[in-house]
Amino acid sequence: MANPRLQEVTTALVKSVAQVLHDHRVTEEEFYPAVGFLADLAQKGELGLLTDALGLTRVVDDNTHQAEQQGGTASNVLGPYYREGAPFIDTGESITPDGEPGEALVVSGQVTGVDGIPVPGAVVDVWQCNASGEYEHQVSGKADYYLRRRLHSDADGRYSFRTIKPVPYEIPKWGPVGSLLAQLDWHAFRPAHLHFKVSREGWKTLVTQMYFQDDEWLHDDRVNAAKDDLAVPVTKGDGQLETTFDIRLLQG
Ligand code: MBD
Ligand code: FE
Repeated sequence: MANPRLQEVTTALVKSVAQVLHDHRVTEEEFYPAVGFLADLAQKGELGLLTDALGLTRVVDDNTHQAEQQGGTASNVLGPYYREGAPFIDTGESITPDGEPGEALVVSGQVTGVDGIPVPGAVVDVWQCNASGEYEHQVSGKADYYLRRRLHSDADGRYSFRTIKPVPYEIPKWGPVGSLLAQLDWHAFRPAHLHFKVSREGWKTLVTQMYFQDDEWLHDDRVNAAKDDLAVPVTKGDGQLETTFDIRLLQG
């Protein structure tokens, strides 16, 4: 059975690619290795990383969610490293193991609707890289769900957790995507960020990221995902850094 939407998008895609191949006189010596590159990429599980690194996922995020236009917190791309089922902590607890290297940071905020009414019992699912820019699967010898935790917003919709400040992050360099970026001489940096997935029955699930206002890569993100609206200031508290990240959900 014909699929009109697939026909529409595929026709446009093929037309664009054919135009590029024609205009740039791409030869067999160039085209076959490029197809081989895509096969290698798929085999090594980096297709999602490529679409992120080319800024394509960001376009699809924009097409899918426009929460900020309705007063909600802006969405942001999920990224390749989400894992379901992270352990729960109580509010105020740490999402890191004891003695985790890095600058201590407390992240607090309130989950509300666009009109400010608190959303209690929301699940706040958080994941990040460590102070060396590594996610869980890039390090060995760490406990399962390293730097991944969930917590519930309290009766006032508030949540708070301790962590270490993530650092600007380079997407993996040793695989096919890294090899492509090196040959293009494109940097691999993302601004420092924490990933959030916030869900509550009766509300639209929000996938987003929190950034830091003073980050040197905020406006030069390899993935082109960072948004000023999602960048928070950090203040120096008593022996730790502190920041506030409020989350406004849309009803749904
Ligand atoms: C990441 O850590 C990330 O958040 C995204 C969007 C893409 C690649 C690596
Ligand atoms: Fe990330």
